[in-house]
Amino acid sequence: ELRILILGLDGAGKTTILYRLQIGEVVTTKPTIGFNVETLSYKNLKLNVWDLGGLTSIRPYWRCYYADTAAVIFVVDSTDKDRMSTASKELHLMLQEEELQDAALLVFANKQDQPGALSASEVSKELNLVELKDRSWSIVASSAIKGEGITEGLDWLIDVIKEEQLAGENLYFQSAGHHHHHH
Ligand code: G3D
Ligand code: MG
Repeated sequence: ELRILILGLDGAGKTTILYRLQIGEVVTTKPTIGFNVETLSYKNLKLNVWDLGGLTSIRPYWRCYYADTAAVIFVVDSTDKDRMSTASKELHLMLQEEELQDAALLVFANKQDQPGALSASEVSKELNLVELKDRSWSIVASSAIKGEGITEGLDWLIDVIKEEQLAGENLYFQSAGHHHHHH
């Protein structure tokens, strides 16, 4: 099972993206610790959605969801200039988590249909994405409302996850003394 976390400040468009995917049933649960978790299961893919920001007291409980996370999708409201620095801080805090060190990162610069939206490269700058070391990441301009950019972003992510899994297998085969070729 592959786990993908979809994170971002409230109002960024996470829930809208989840419904856009239309690949499975969205289930909303409210664990006793007091935050909503939306889950979409599709084949061996499990998407967990959370709102970041605030509620620092429950942060330790998030760890329950980190294990085996192959990727993080971070959704940004590109029109919300006032909260760009908050979004940046939350993203970098999250990526410091030990369990997320190997997770690929896809950022959606969302709400591109809105006038005044920052471009993907402007959002990238605001989020200090160039600071990310040793991590596969990409930023994609999207409009969850119009359904633009979503599949493009996910295609990139799935490709990266597959590549990293293959690289891991190759390491395994090498260390086991096997020869493993693929074209
Ligand atoms: P969240 O789950 O990250 O908190 P939501 O965010 O998916 O609930 O979206 C918050 C609001 O932004 C919703 O509007 C939603 O329709 C809108 N939204 C999401 N994505 C886009 C987008 O790409 N473009 C535009 N213009 N709006 C978007 P409401 O009015 O329901 O609060
Ligand atoms: Mg939501």
